[in-house]
Amino acid sequence: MKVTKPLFDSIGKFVDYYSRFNPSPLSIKKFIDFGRKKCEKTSFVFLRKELAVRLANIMQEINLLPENLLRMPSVALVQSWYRSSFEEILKFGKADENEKKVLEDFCEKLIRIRNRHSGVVQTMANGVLELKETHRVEQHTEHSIQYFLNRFYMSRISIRMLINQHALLFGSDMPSHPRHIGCVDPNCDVSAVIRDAFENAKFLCDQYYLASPGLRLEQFNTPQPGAPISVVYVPSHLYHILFELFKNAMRAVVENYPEAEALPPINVLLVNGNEDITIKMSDRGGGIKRSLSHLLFQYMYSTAPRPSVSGISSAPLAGYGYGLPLSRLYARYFHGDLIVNSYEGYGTDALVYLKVLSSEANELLPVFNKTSTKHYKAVIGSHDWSSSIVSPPSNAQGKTSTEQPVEPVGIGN
Ligand code: W6P
Repeated sequence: MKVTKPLFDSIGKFVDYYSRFNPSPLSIKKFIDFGRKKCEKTSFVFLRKELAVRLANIMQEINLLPENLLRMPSVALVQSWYRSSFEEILKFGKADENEKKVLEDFCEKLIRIRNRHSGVVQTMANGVLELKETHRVEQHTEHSIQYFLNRFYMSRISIRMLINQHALLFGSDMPSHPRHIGCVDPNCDVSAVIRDAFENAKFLCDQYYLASPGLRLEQFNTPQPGAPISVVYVPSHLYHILFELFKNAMRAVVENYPEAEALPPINVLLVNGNEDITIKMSDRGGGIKRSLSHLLFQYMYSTAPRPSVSGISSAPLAGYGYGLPLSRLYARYFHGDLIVNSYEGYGTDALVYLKVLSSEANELLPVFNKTSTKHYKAVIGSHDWSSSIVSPPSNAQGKTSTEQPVEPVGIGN
């Protein structure tokens, strides 16, 4: 019946085959060591398998999405991009790595694949909107989508990292700094990235609100007191995270003090420890209610309704969008984290953790298997805690009234 069926059948067995392999996570140190050796043949042989494995693993999860989401045109489009890219990678399966032409073609192909997938986040978000506009989304479906998008975007981050690394090391792309090994900076100056992200968020904030809070940065390098704090990391990832956090913090501060001439600054604490680098960004933007804090990282709530046709494009600092959940994925990708703590009536702390040791900073990758499959099939949220909703009294929660214990009588009187 479906037009895509014959195509799916022809590559389906290959998806099935490659999805049985687990992805091989690399540490930042491996990226650096590998990048210094600069062996294009080794990279080619590794990537043609590893990219096929990572693509196949996530393609299997796409297949498990709720049927009504899979039918949305945007999701079908994303799925078709993955099929094309997977097929293109497979074509190099029998190619001879000793032929210069093969290596050149591979490099070009990777860049084409990267470009094909540049709109995946937006297109997937549109798919979720299409679903919301046409269906009532049940809680179970919402849970599956949240679970999927975290894994899907993490997979995408990792695949783009592999492609970028190969393209920067062996293609005509130039690294943004001679010190960089591909997109990794072996000496990434954390406070420089903090200031850069601050300045660019400030520019947007000034433009939109005609005011912006200042920055106070304090640092403690505990192992080497007084020395600048640097880390082996992907500066663009750290920038992405911090820029997002600064935008949120600035918006909160400016909107919390509409008439103030002197806005309370954003305080950033940067600490280097033995295991973790911690960046704590504190704003006095009034905070958010604890009852709403779980929404910060939810894709389904942050997906704003689409702008009207006549629409002026949305404000640069408006809405949380996918910014926070994606930033947390970037932090987690190399086993760091992003945590937001809010104090309603005062302000918010956002904490970014990074691994100090590049040998411990391994990629965190979704693995397709029975356990992941269960998350799409299981019925979650049986009511095994009392509800916070006080009224009306009910015998919901799957029990019949006869199963409700009868209140004992005659105690204490
Ligand atoms: C807020 C909400 C938020 C999210 C993330 C980072 C900072 C802030 N400030 O009020």
